[in-house]
Amino acid sequence: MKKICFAVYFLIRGATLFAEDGYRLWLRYDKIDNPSLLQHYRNIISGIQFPASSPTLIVAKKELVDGLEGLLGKKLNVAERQNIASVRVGTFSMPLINSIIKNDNLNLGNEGFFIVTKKINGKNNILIAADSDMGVLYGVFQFLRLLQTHQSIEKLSIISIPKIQNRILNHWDNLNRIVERGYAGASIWNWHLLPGYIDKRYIDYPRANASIGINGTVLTNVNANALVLTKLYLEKVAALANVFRPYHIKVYLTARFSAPIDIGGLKTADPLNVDVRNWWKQKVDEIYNYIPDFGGFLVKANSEGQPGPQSYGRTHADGADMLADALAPHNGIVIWRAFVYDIPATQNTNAETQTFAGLPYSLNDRFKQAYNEFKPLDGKFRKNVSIQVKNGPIDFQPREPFSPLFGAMPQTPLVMEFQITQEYLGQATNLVYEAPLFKECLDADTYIKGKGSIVAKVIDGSLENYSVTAMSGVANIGNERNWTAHPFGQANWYAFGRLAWDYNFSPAQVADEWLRQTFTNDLHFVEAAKKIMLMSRETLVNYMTPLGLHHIMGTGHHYGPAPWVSNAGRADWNPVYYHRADSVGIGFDRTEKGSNALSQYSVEVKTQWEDVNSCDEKYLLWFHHMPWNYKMRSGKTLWEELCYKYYAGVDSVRWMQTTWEGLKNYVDIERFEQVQMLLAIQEKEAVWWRNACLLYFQTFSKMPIPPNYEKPDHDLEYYKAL
Ligand code: GCW
Repeated sequence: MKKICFAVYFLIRGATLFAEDGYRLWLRYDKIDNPSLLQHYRNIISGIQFPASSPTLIVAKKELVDGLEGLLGKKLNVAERQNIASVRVGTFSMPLINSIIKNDNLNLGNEGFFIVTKKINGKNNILIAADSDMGVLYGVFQFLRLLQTHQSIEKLSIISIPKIQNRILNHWDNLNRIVERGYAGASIWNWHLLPGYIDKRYIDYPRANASIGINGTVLTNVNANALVLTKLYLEKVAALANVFRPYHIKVYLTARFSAPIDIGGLKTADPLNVDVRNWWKQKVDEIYNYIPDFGGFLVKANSEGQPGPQSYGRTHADGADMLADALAPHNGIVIWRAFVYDIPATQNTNAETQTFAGLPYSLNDRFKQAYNEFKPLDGKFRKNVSIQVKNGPIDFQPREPFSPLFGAMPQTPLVMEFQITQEYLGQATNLVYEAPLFKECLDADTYIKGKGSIVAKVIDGSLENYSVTAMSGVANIGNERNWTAHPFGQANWYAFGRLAWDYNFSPAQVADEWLRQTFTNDLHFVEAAKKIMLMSRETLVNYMTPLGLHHIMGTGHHYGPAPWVSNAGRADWNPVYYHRADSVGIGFDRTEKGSNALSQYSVEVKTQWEDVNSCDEKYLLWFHHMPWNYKMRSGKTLWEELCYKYYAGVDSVRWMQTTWEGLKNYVDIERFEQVQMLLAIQEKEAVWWRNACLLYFQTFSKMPIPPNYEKPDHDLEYYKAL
């Protein structure tokens, strides 16, 4: 009997040791498994001195104590003041900080922190300090990250200050808990049980966010429901805000422009109408009664059926400014989205010879609309209005050139909008690490003020002196146990936060630290898994949309290939609109001969991309309609190169599979198998993409798939029917 009990005990213990469901994200704090390193850390860290009175310092202290005790596998002496400690944490005045780090010019701002090793009474101490409580919180997470990633803590000298003020998650969560473009279960906001029931996730969510520097969250979908602005829901929102507050996470809501009609009983939502303006003023005052540090509104207006000021003959500026006036007394901000592509009727009247789906090319390029609508409004917005621009001109494609709006609105703060959720990136079945995608855009040179005017410097305000700066990421979070469904989806949430804090981090560095914290510090594992991550985005581009193809996925759901679709409700919802394949060639001509969208960029960018000889081939079909037999830089014809890319994409997924197989002994079985199964699905999907696209484009090119490539195992009709 005793024996059986022991066996059961060890089985359960084994299971708890090795099963890992992913809930803890990158904040696992398991005891360090390298004995000499553990001893080394234990020698340095003998105790913690951390006076904590404010809610933020209290949670920071708890995090530090829990984290260190977990990592070191022992109880620590923790004190408010006594001098027993080797790790000292707290808020200091800026002059004191300057004298400690011997730099009078440094200003940590209200979120920066420093971690230094300093001799106090002849003994080395580690100082984690800031000029503010939130700075301390961020410093604590950074210190824990050092141990979690097995860094040396012997001679520390770290100063860290965020580059962007507002680092915000956008949840596209509906009140009925369906998440638009969400692939990780239902919304984590359980509106039904709020405000009374505080789910453990509501605490782990801001913890995780704070650990990577995120400081704001928009709880609701931009396709908005005005109900969230009613008293019933504001009480629920306030309950969440109360839990998030210690972690320095501000709550924002989406404002449905027709709310005065929907829930206010008014007949109009015209932004110049006095009753409407008063209604918003009162509504905003009411919100601040519930949530004194409410961040503000995110608004999608006059786009994809959302109501907006244009419905009343007013401009986006009229609409945004009305809300801004209501928010200003409370220091709230308006983030107004530039993702608009309703074609005003007047644009259709101009006849041209070249038409597409009944509309002239030049007038009907969705690429141009955000710029066309917003550029003329530069300077017309209130101080507390920012315009949120998607990274690319169309819609979160696997690869897009940067949006031409970046750099084009010097008088209006522009917010970067990235999509973390993988709407167009294989959703939750594909392993795609997005940091390279984010970086490609942030590093792109707009040339707006000469060479080096990269998008990141537009966003961080340094180029145009914006007073408000922000970066948003559309969340990939749901109520799946591991938050993001695909275990590697967590890396994209993580990378968004880290790059919003400091866009100078490299994708490799971010992947490295995420892997170490999330899985293991074993170098063999880290190096191999990092390779998988770093190549994954290019791999996906290759098997989905190589050489500048875009928006050729299934209509509506955006899952799987459907380059043949030509019957969607609007011309610019159709894949054929974007690839324009014909017997001559393929690609969207956006030069002067075509839609001339390139004219929206600065002349340096335009010149580079408009000439096929200097245009980077990864953007070729974004800007040019090229003949099938065009000679690429590789010496292959365009058709051959297209085949090569699609096949390379599939091969890379297979390489990812084999590499992952080799990592079995380094990963807990649960997550190992999840990733293994998902990679197998990804491989099937990559083959599906490759075969469907090549068979379809072949009907125009009339050229063979090179004989040494494996043959598609079905015909085009089969793929069309899927
Ligand atoms: O990418 C498209 C999505 C819509 C989304 C829209 C937007 C929230 O397909 O689901 O709506 O963009 O960004 O507003």
